[in-house]
Amino acid sequence: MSTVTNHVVKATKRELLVGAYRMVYLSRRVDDKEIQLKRQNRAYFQISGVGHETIGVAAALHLKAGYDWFYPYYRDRAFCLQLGVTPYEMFLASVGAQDDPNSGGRQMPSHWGHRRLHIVSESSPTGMQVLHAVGSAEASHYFSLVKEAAELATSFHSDEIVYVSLGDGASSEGEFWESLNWACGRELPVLFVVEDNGYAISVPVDVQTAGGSISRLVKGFPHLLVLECDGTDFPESYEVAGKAVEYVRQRKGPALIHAHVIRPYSHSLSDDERLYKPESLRQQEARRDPLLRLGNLLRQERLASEEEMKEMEAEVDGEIREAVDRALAAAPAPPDTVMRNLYSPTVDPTSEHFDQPAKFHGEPKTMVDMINAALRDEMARDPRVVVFGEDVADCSHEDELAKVKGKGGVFKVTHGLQRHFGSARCYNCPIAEASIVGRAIGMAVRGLKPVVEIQFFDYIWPAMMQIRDELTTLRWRSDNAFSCPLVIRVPIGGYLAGGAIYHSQSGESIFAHLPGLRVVIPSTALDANGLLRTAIRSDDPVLFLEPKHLYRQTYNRAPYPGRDYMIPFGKAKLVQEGTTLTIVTYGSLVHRAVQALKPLEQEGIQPEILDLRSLQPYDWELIAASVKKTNRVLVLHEDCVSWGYGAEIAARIADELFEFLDAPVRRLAAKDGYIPYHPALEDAVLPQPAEIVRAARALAEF
Ligand SMILES: Cc1ncc(C[n+]2csc(CCOP(=O)(O)OP(=O)(O)O)c2C)c(N)n1
Repeated sequence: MSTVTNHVVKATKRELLVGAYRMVYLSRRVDDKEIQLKRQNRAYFQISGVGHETIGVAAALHLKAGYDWFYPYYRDRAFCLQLGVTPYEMFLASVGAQDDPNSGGRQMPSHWGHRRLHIVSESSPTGMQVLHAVGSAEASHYFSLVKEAAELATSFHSDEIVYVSLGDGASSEGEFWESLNWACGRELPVLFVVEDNGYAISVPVDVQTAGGSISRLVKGFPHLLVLECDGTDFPESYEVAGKAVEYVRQRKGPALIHAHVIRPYSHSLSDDERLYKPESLRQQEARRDPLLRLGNLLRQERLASEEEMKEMEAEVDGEIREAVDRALAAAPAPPDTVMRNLYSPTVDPTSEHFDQPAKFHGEPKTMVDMINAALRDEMARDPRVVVFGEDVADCSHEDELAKVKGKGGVFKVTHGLQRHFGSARCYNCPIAEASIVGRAIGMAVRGLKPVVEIQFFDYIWPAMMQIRDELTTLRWRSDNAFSCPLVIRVPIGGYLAGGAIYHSQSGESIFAHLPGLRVVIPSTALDANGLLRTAIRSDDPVLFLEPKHLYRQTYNRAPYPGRDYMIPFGKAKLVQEGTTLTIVTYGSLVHRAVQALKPLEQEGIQPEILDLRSLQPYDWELIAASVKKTNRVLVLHEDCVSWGYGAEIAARIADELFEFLDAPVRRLAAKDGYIPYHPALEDAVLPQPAEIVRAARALAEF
């Protein structure tokens, strides 16, 4: 034992060590019991916290449940027990009961979540949680800067901190490095605990981490307190955790504890570590068993008699028996609730509440100006609205702001927001899209309303894990204990000439496919203004796609409609009435279709043109009414044709409106390739006026 440890042992009260032993023992026995339940087919998955108990208990003892915020890893059973999660609640998760506070039977056990204690629902993708934790700490920072927002926060304390833990393997994820970069740059109050058990399933840490030591690698990060400890040694862990928590609480910066632990029960019940870990190493690790070590310490220091320990263990065993019996008798989650809480149960963005009329004044403005106007209105209305992304600020260095005109986005959509609302509310961040979305999730959980920008749709992919596995799932997976309503604004699409493969792609169907997400795409300045306001005021995550080809077109300008103008989601616009065929379209192709089809009037062909505006939800009622009237339909979009957005619309029309059709449902969309650089090549890929005319005429004549 180190001198550090000895110092703590002397300073530690008997109650502390005895209490810690009890908690480690309790955690161990909950794991053992859950393993038994799994073997009896009464639980369906098991991953244990065995070997990680000591560092968990030690860290939790320095933290405040329901005051600080927690993003624990799946090995953090002991940590969660120490914070206040009960064994009964854990067993409710094991059996997938309705009252499981983590998820109501939706997630695997050990995916911790507890609203009252501030344990934010954990997902399975390793390492994603670090960005949420940093976002949560960023919210703390925001509340300390923007007092009006703090007054509206459900919970904020000026010295609160955010705890996040991860494994040695998870520290290989780019998200971990993105999170450190931002947390250290902004000196955010985050405590990272890397619980290093030497393996990520079967991959040893020297393969996972260059040089084999994460603490050595991160020492260059500014303001980061880096501490290393034997996480199976309670006094040492307790002291190190105390130092780290104090450092973060005092707002000196983030801290990282590198805790060396063991994982004697293999990765999960589906794994057998003897397949890849030599017996000698297993035996060496067994000597560091936290339960054994803490028990020995109590005996050595004569802090508890053998009899007292037996009594304590018997008491815990009884508590566990009782908790399991109750959990096994608990009602399972009812199957008819599985679709509950994909979206906000209280705020319906398709409702009349979001249908607010325009009160026009002023000269017509472009889509860029109208999006900017909506952002200004919403930032003025609600101090919790915060804008960040790449290049969105006017000038990162505030002291230089007065000397320059200001950038405000590569398309100038956010121009002037920083100057008007201050650098706390509109700021630039690194080129790290996962970080932008992941941190926004953490901030939204804390009650802020981030409106972030992904600079081009083509670069949304680093954020895909955050969008697909975190943003869209949080409300559902926690059965509404947590949610993260926010807006991701994304310039999208082609018809630019010169945008090429990495500045002109579409791909909206990929996002429309994600339950839990709203996807909108305006085609006019007015719609952009009204839909963005709805997006910001709604209670769901919204992907707000801005066809950049339309940003500055004069034909779609409109006067400012007033600061409460809103368009509900799921309401298409009847752009042009007709009787011959229905064109279902959106985005840049709305105007192009109108223009292209004008000459057909002379032939007696009168197309009805619908602008969907909102892709998820979409206006089936209007589509159906129109198809019933015209009996012919062309679905038209800019994204690739195969597995594109039109495929779903066409399939549903074929399925539900078959008897009304006088012709096959047709699609016209981009070829299944990429957008090329040369304008003539781009034209060859994207739908062109002549093709729209041909398709409409063929349908009319069918
Ligand atoms: C992003 C992602 N990739 C892969 C997996 C599958 N997986 C689950 S746990 C795990 C190992 C994690 O190792 P580590 O972070 O060291 O934690 P440990 O299990 O050792 O405590 C892997 C690869 C996952 N859940 N998420």
